Amino acid sequence: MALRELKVCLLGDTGVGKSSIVWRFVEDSFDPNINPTIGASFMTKTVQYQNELHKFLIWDTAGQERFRALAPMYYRGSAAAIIVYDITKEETFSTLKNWVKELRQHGPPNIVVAIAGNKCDLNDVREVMEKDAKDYADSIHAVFVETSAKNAININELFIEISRRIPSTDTNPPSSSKGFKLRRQPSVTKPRCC
Ligand SMILES: Nc1nc2c(ncn2[C@@H]2O[C@H](COP(=O)(O)OP(=O)(O)OP(=O)(O)O)[C@@H](O)[C@H]2O)c(=O)[nH]1
Ligand SMILES: [Mg+2]
Repeated sequence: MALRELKVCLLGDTGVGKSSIVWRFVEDSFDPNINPTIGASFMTKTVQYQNELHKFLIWDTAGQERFRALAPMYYRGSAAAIIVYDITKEETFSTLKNWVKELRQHGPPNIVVAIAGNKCDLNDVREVMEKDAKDYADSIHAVFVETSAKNAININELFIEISRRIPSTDTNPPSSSKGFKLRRQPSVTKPRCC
């Protein structure tokens, strides 16, 4: 079975839950007392997708402002970027839009963009409506899911959607597949709703 290495970076404001999403995906655990990331951290996880193995090389960046300038090192060469916001904090959604602009200007062409509205377990104190975020994601052809790292909602689905968006090697021989195409495809498994 073919093994593909897919570099993925996570971007977004401090405290939105980027590291918690990665922990849930890689270790299937959640730490309510997790520390803010310093610089960036790196983890990998290999999953089967159709007839391929996808080894995700995950760069989890630090959202604190003082680390902002490091981000290009991590999104450069990435097949996909997961931009995370916190559904209970409107301002984190504005930060997300700035990341989308930055990726458009300086990111790799055809990078797959995935938007994760995290902390959907806190629906009672929601500030960002799911429909607004979904409409925005559709307008930029991005993957969209609401997630909860805490309750393990839509975390695997997020990465499956990324695998789905990255063209398979069968249909795109290496000679013709420089970079990654951003395509919209119908979903097979529907991400769960919070
Ligand atoms: N209720 C709830 N809390 C969450 C969830 N995900 C993360 N948190 C909490 O949110 C806080 C911040 O989580 P982190 O994963 O450290 O956030 P981060 O985006 O990595 O932050 P930086 O590393 O500073 O950029 C922690 O207290 C987490 O326990 C979630 O899905 N639901
Ligand atoms: Mg972190």
